[in-house]
Amino acid sequence: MNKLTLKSLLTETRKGFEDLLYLAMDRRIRLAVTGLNQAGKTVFITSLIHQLLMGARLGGLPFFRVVADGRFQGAKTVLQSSMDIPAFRYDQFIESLKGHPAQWPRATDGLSEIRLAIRFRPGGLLHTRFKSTHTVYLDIIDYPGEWLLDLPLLGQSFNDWSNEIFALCKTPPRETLSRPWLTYLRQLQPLQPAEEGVLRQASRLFTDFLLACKREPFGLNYLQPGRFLIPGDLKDAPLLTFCPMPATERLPEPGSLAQVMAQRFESYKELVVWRFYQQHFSNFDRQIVLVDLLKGLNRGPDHFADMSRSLKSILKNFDYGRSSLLSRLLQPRIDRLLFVATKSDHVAANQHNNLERLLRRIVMDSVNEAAFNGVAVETMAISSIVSTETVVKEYEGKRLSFVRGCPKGRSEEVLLFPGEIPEKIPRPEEWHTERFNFLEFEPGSPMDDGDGRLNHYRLDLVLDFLLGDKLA
Ligand SMILES: Nc1nc2c(ncn2[C@@H]2O[C@H](COP(=O)(O)OP(=O)(O)OP(=O)(O)O)[C@@H](O)[C@H]2O)c(=O)[nH]1
Ligand SMILES: [Mg+2]
Repeated sequence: MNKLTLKSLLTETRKGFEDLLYLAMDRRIRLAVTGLNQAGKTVFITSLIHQLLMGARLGGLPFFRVVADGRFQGAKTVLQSSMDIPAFRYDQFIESLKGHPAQWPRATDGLSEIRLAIRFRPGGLLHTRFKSTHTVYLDIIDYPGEWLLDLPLLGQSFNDWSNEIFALCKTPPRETLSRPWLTYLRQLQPLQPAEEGVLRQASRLFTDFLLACKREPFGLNYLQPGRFLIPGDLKDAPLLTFCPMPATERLPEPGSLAQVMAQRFESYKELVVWRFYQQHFSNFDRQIVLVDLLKGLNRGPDHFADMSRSLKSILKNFDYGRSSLLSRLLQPRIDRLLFVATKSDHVAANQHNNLERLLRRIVMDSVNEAAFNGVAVETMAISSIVSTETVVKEYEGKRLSFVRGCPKGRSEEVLLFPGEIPEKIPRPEEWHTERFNFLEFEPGSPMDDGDGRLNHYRLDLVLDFLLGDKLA
């Protein structure tokens, strides 16, 4: 072997070794996307993928550092890794968003997943040492926020949970909506032997109550157990056939109504909640929670309070710095958690700061940030797909910010003044009728400046917070 070949062989070997070292670092990121019903999960994931596939190339992600540094080489969708999770149908969703006329994707339920390969050149020190390109595999998982609301059940006994539900049923609108179920429950003898017909009727009335809470005009979110609302293939299974029961004076005998209800609650925890935790939640690296605050404001104080309760409950799942039983049980490896207020394009651009501040107040004020052991928590106001334009105009001697867009169900654009977002949670006396009436819009058309990129607000900052360190 001549001197030159030996030298190049050694260089290659060293480079290969260094590359291996680099590759041994985290190459796979599992990014979980969640949010309550209709919060904007499908649109968010579709737009995020669209921006990565083409937006980066067209200058659409200026604050995503790997792009700004010129180290981003491209992204593409590849075969997903999980065999048993339905595919996230990016192809269908982007087609409807780019159609003529453009349409929002259909509602989805359950879990879905998609995998992207992102190619980039390492920056900083690594950049000078490694000339080669590296690939990170990004798995994006879409799952209903309602499942996240079930996780706290793992730390509750049947009695704790029942008491919590009965206490909630003392406040409107649950007080009225729970009446048929509670009236039926009062006629039952918890210590009597359980009959399947009674179990079924009690749980049916309880499920009807949960569904009535979820439906318009209430649209409540803090509803457990989550699978009672989205049962999927568990419909009519015994582990979805129970309901809260009043505590009994003596310990219920095996086979009694109270004991069977409690047993089914425990089975639900083990076979539904714990399984979701083990199979999915404990494997997530990063989590984003989408929140439709505007809908929350439109629906009034009861709904807003319920939404805030849900968000705080979601946050507790990550607060494993505290030494409760639940926190010892749940040690997710998630180290970055982002809450975003979605659909910020429904209001004028000068309101986005307030939208973000309001969200921050809800999720941050209730917790001592120091209690978050190693989890970086952040809040932002974003729009996955911008469907309106902010127009500043003189009106009765004042300069006001209007939005121009095509309201949902209409075919022509209008100019309207959506009003202001409060910076703080409004006090009870500030919720006068019609104070908030934010409209929804038909999807915006692709930007004219390139080959059909969809416009967004702050998805680049979202990407930088969630992935930036892995692409450094
Ligand atoms: N203007 C605007 N509207 C949005 C945006 N994202 C979502 N929407 C609206 O919100 C609706 C729901 O969005 P989805 O992404 O389907 O919400 P989801 O959370 O996936 O809903 P489910 O899966 O049914 O729970 C859409 O049909 C749009 O009307 C956005 O960035 N801008
Ligand atoms: Mg969806």
